[in-house]
Amino acid sequence: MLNRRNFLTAAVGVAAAGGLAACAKEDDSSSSSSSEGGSKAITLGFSQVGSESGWRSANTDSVKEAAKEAGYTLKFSDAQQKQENQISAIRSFIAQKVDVIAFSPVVVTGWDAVLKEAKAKKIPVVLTDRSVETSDESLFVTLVGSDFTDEGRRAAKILEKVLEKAGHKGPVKIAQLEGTTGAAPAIERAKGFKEVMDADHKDDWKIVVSQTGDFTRAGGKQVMAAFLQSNPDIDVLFAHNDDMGIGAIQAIEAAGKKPGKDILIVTVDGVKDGFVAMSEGKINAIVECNPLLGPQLMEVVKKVKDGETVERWIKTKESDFMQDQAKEALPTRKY
Ligand code: GZL
Repeated sequence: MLNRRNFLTAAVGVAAAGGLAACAKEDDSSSSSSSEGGSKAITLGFSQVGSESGWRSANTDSVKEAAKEAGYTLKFSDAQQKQENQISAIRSFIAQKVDVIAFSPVVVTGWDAVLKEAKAKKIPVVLTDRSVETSDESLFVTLVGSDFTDEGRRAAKILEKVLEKAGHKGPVKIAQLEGTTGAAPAIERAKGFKEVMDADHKDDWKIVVSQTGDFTRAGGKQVMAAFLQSNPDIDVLFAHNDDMGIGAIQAIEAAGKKPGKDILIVTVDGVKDGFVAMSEGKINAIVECNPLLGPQLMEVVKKVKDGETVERWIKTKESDFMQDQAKEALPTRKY
């Protein structure tokens, strides 16, 4: 997994390579219509993970709105959370000679071959939301997205506040609902949370059960029901996204327990339904992961096409929310 240092040290070299690729691409003829200023409109190929969560829907809306605003021709593909569909979409974008390819990789591995095909055709690739594992840093120019490891750390730190507020004393039994197996947010949120646990809570916190709910409500509900069968004395649920947390709430209530009281819940994302659950006292804290990446993405796409150097990792700004902030924040939530 590329970390922030890798990203930044490789910034100039790779971006220049990407830029050169973009310049070279400019020489090819493009079928897209013209935009203001007489230059040809940018044609962007975008492969989206799927529509598995409220976060993803907001992310898709942001990308589509921002592309329209920028006057780009957007070729959009929904992979239904299947890597093979993303690879096919990227191959189709290459065949259509788009100016830039952007995608959110559903999992971190298995991309080198198709990204080498894009490189061979001098089409620059921009990662958005999730990163990939690759030894060849020239295969993509930049990542526009969050630091998921930091989100995991922030989840553990805000859980400290939640436990204190709830007056919890003694050992803490934690259930973890993981995101999609092999996905960067799942790997890195778990890693960040464990970092804080190992450093500050070796003696009192324990993850007693951990399993993927695939970032969906149905997955969260089904797996939480199984957790409660095998571990009826869970104190805390850490869910890698709001949607799995919302699904888990249904299972917790079906088991006759009070979410947010009998089982304290910390989730990640900050979608509207997560804030509603928090305002109802069912989620205790949310670590925000901003899906509104569209404007930043379109800005980077233009720079990459124009051969400008861009940072290797363009991080999104986000905050954290305790339950008592939910009601006030809800009216201004944008997703
Ligand atoms: C995070 C994103 C994750 C969200 C989930 O940037 O990749 O995928 O946390 C979504 O809600 O399904």
